Amino acid sequence: MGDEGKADAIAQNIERAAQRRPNTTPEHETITRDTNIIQTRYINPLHTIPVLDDNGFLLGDSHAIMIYLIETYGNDCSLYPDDVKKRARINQMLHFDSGTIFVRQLRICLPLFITDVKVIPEENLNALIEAYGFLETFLQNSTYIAGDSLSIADFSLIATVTNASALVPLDEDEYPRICAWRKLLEALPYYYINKTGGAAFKALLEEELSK
Ligand SMILES: N[C@@H](CCC(=O)N[C@@H](CS)C(=O)NCC(=O)O)C(=O)O
Repeated sequence: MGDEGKADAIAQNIERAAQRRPNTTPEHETITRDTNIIQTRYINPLHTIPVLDDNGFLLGDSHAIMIYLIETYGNDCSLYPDDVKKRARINQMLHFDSGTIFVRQLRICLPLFITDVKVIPEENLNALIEAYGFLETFLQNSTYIAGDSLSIADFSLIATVTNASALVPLDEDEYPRICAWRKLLEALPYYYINKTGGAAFKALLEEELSK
């Protein structure tokens, strides 16, 4: 299977993992964060999606899942190559997603979803804008986020950036590199997966903000 085929298979696997949501993290649990539901705690104590079930091997966290899928089924796939330095760069960006930009967008949207407070604190918006700045700088030296070819770091970050831009739109003049990178990803044949998720997130957000 070529890299594109592998990427497609991985994307489909991630989609399948996300579709498990009704069985693993029902919506009411997500909203109320009901920690008493034993089954969900067993599947993923954090109550978050996605969760991968690979023949009984349960794994949470999208970053860990993508690495697992490639290491199990990818065989030196260019999305996460064996080369140590290339991997290190991809890992750096996966951690940037998890530890910086995703957290900053979560800090804005979680209170909107789980509390009655519908006002977004200025400092939280500024923290996300600062993260956009970091991303723009990272993209100064490469076409994709972790080098000159597509990697799983692009998959992680495009999902976060799509949702974040529903909170703070991306201005093309201010963030030309992020917008050019986003266009590259939008052209991928399996981009519809992110598009669907992004649209669902935006609709949920608008619903919350209209309450
Ligand atoms: N670092 C985790 C974050 C997972 C996460 O926070 N997922 C959100 C949806 S994007 C979720 O399930 N939230 C439910 C909750 O926090 O209760 C990952 O990459 O999988």
